[in-house]
Amino acid sequence: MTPRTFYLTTPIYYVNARPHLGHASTTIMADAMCRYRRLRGDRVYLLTGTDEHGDRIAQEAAKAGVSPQAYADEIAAAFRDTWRRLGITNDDFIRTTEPRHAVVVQAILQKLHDAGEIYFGEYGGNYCFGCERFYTDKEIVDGKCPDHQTPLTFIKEQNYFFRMSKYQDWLIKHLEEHPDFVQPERYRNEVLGFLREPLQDLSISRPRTRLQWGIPLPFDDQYVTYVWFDALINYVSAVGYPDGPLYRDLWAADHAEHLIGKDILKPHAVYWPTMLKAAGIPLYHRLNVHGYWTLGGGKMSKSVGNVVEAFSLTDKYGHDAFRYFLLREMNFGLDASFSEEAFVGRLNADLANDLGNLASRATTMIVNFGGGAVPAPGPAAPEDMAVREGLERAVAGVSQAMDAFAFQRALAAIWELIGTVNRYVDAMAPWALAKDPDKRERLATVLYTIGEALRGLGILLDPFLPGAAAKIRGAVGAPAPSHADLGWGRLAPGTPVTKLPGLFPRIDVGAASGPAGARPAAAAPNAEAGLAKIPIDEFAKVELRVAEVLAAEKVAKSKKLLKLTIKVGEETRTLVAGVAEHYDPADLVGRKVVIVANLMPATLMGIESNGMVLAASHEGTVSLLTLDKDVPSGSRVK
Ligand code: ME8
Repeated sequence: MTPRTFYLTTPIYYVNARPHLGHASTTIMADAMCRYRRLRGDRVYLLTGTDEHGDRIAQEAAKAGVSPQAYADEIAAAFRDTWRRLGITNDDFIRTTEPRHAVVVQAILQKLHDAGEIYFGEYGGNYCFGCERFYTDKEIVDGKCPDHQTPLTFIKEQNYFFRMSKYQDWLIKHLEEHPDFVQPERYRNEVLGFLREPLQDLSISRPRTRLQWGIPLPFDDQYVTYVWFDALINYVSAVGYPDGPLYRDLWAADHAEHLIGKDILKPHAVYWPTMLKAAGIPLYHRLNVHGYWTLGGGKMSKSVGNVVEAFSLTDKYGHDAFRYFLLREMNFGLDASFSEEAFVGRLNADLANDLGNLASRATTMIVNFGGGAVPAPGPAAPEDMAVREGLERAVAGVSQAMDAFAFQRALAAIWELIGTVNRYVDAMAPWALAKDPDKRERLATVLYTIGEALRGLGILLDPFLPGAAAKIRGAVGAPAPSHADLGWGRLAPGTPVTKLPGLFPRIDVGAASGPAGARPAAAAPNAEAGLAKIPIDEFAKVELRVAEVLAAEKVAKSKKLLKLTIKVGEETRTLVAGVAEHYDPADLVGRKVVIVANLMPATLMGIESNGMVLAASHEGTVSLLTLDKDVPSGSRVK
């Protein structure tokens, strides 16, 4: 794959609120995407930052009794610290109060003014102070702002206007000719929908008499710049517009992509491209739009405190798990619902069970049966090839999904592979091969295959679970991850392996909402036990009951089978058991045994069997499970 350049931006977040789940989710998506592109060998640049001007910041600062700058400094620092804590790999962090940004905003304003793209005029309309924009009559819902549900204020004032309306036809044409300009498609359609109505000119100033907290217009110091006109320009000011080398390589060379939530589609898909076009600046390459997280079924509004609470779960359950949930649970472009229950469910099922158990049993088996190191493999059997193909399929699946920002699909492709490897371990049963000196080469091949699959997972998982992926690579002696190392067979025989128990401790569901939710995993899984650990609720699906044997007889033409008539509570049923070589039918009558009562019926030698008798077996000895105290037939066993 030829390396490509990739410049990705997140929205710059308003400093009127502390970082919350919504901000974290966009920034985590951006980070996962950039880590992925770096793995592929691409040149990557990730930008995030804070949007610090405007009415609402001035209002919050006034409430807090501090200057807007002091207020912005504090919250911007909170964003920066949060991203550091979450391991976000941004290359820069831009603040709109920095001089490097203000000079670019003023230069672009001046350029547009000189070119006649900005004029002075009067406008009266319904204004939302929360959104800092005017609403048209069509957009107003019950006389209120559709976003904030607060009453609007009629404002009539003289302002500067950007001739946005003149770019309407051009923008429609651009969207039609570049189907990928806004993705997923539903948002492209939404933008084309806006553009079916006449596009208004955009008021790009606020009079100083009303608002001081903004960048002064270079051609009229009685006005400051409208916050959106200021904020959007961060994407080019941060990389040194108009002649910095980063601007040239990243923006002007058409490598820029934005990632935003659906709430700010219009400024990004309408204001921004028309501003760029009017200023003679190349457009961005693609706008990627995700849906909204909702909490408890309702819309997660920006002003609701529970988004902050939801975000606190990242410290409670760990950054990797939180990141995984956000990426796995949201279908890119659609809304998703966030709950602690769903989070813990995913953590237990996908992370503790599927991935954590695989990492634990795979490394434990290589250490125990391979003498602490990866053995040299013998010839590959079809089952081994299937694992290799599983890895190749996962690599292709991730690549395809990530091209469309479909994180959930990328993770589903990786979990397919985890399932394949878990089933391979169960089927190959290395613990059984280890007992047979004749199967030494086969054992070596199986252990190598497991180790190689785990190494592949340590690379593939890196963008999504950076902490866990590093631990996995560490356990199989793999260095820094790169897609170039995904080729099968790069795991060198003789590489020392260390056991990796408890990668993701299971969360006790009962305690999940209490303060001490997380608890460490129980003992490290035993490689001899073989099968993957299952959560208790999976075990609870198996209905075990005490049954009394009423009659028993040999099945004609079968050496192994006995036909039993049993009583389970009030019910009598027929069951076929493979114990004829170990029990005389007469000895069984009157005994109480344990059966699986909810097994789907199976027909054996023409007899329908409804259930299964439990028995232990060891080296040819078969022993039925019986009870050491008497309880009535039908009693539940668990
Ligand atoms: O709009 N679900 O800043 P902002 C998902 N400063 N994502 C969410 C979310 C939710 N419930 N809530 C917020 C601004 N977000 C402007 C941007 S860019 C030039 C200026 C995320 O602090 C999502 O990315 O209100 C959304 O677009 C962004 O936070 C809005 O952040």
